[in-house]
Amino acid sequence: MKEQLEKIEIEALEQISLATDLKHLNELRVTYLGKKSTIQSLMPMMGKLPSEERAAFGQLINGVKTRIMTKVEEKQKELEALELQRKLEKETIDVTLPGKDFRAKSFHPISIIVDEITNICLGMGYQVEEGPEVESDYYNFEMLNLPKDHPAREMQDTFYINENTLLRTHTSPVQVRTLLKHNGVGPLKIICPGKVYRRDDDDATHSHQFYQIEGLVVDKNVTMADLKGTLSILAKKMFGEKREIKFRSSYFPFTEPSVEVDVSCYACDGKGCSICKGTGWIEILGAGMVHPNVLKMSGFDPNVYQGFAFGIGVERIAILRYGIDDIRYFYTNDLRFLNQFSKER
Ligand code: 2NL
Repeated sequence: MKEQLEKIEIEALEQISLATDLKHLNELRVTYLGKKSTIQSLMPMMGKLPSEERAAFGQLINGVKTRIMTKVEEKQKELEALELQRKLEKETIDVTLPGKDFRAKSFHPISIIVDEITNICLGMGYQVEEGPEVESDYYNFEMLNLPKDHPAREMQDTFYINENTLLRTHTSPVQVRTLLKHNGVGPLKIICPGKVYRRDDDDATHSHQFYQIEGLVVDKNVTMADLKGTLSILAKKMFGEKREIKFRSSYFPFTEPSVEVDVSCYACDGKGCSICKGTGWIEILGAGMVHPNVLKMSGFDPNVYQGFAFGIGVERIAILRYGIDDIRYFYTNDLRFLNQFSKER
């Protein structure tokens, strides 16, 4: 029996040392120490031994069990460490590898122009205001001196959502909202960039949605000279220091007087070329002195306050700047077009 136990111990220790994973090790533990193991089956034999041999046998069998158990525990720790090591290796992330480059490689040309104009105006002390694209007839038209049935409403064919709700046809309602917040107290110097909508048949030069940036200054002693000085700076920063501007008289319901503004041609320095159609001048925006009715309706006393306003069509500027010949390129998301506008501005 002693030899049998020694044989079992040697075999068990060897098998355990060869175990390759925790599942295998557990099977070996059950085989050698479990209820149905040979060692366990030898236990009842103890009672049959003479009492002087019983103690020695007990010590022997317990020694064997303890040594096997210790070996199992040692091996278990070793295999657990090994398994953790394997797992760590398998799940290692090489943080030095370059990641996926998800940054925009180019900006949309409209965004580039909006940012550029915004930054120029921020430099002149303007604040940026934004507002809803779904507007009330009241803010979009009535408050801008365009009462219902006014013929000038025809200048802006409109998408109506219901009788009193529409897609804004310009960003002017944002300016009205801002004027109202000031409770008749100036000064106020803002630009409103954003998307606007007009019912139109889309072609190379027309789109039913486009971007606009409107500017508004309201203060005491504001004159048309301030408007011209401001737009002159804007034109020079956008099209070059040599550029000049000129005003042509025009009509907008919300300004009086109203002007259309031309910049001297950047392609020919005003001599006349195909870009300026031989005139030396290119139209870039519309502007004027804020109509007294608009000031009054928004809570400002036109005898105390004056204002000037201008409206820039962003697509038009982008088309001039980049020599684009069809407005639809801006909205069709063709990467061959979009990737040409580099991040470096
Ligand atoms: C254009 C002309 C213009 C304005 C927009 C404006 C706004 C207020 C009061 C008075 Cl709150 N005027 N905006 C004034 C003149 C022209 O836009 O051709 N835009 C593309």
